[in-house]
Amino acid sequence: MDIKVCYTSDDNYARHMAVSMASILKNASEENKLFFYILDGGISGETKEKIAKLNKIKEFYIEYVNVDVSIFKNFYLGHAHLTSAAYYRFIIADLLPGIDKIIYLDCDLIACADLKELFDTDVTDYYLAAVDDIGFFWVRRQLGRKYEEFYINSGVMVVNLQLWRKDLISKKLIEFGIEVGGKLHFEDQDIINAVLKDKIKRIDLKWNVQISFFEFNNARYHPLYQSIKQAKKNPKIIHYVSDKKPWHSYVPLKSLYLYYLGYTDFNLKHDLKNKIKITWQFCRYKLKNFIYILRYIVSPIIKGYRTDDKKIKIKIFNFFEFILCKTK
Ligand SMILES: [Mn+2]
Repeated sequence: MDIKVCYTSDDNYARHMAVSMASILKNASEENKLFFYILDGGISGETKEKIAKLNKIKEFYIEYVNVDVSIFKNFYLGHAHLTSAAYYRFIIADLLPGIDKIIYLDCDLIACADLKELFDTDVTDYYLAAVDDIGFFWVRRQLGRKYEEFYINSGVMVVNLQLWRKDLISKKLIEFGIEVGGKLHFEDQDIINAVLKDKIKRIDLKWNVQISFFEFNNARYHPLYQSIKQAKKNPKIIHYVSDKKPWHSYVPLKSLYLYYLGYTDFNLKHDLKNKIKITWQFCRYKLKNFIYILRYIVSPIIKGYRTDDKKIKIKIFNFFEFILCKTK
């Protein structure tokens, strides 16, 4: 069976895309053939040659589609790790006119399984299928959404390109993006959620296990805690969300990225300064998680003794968090 996958990348991110592609090829069943469509924001010939060599893992088809990058040059970019390439996904339906359905993937993720089951998701009556973004609940209140509403992470999407073309979705996304300007928190993701919200299918969290699932504080208090726990046990795709990426920082499951990097022609060298930084980040991460776990255990005990003094209790823990923030 054919599985069609789309990435968007510029030359900087292409090496990470290659690692992601390596993980897909390595985990693909023999009977499934991979078709990669790359929305190309300026990937060099040399990089493309290195990517082509991934066929030593498994044969695949690849097509680079040029993107008119000027369309998005005035779009809002609030996060340092993002470039306007994040917005290219808005126009995939127009750039891939011969294709009716595709899996759209960010470059910062690793597949741990064959993608056939994901590609088979029935999206006939939906614009796309995706999973909940579990970080930052409060973002949901922006752009007229309600707190309880389903808010997707746009890093993994099964997209119904046929319906996008029929309903002129690219145009709607771009127009909305221009209209809202800097009122966004998560760039492209906010726009996709706001414009397509009525026709998004929710799929299992295992298809986009965001690295924030591993942070105690993020997961334990989340309404989807039970599903998060399940997804962590059996992840199909790991997504390195946030500005800390495995190629320059400590993140949980960094080793998974390094493992698939080994299957590519790219490499990664950390200098001493970088190594020290990563070690510090590791300690800090563990300490932070420890404090959150401690807070979780201790909170009900303190509550039992001093029900009228919540503020003191909160202050003690906020103090630790404050210290951690300052040492970032
Ligand atoms: Mn991402």
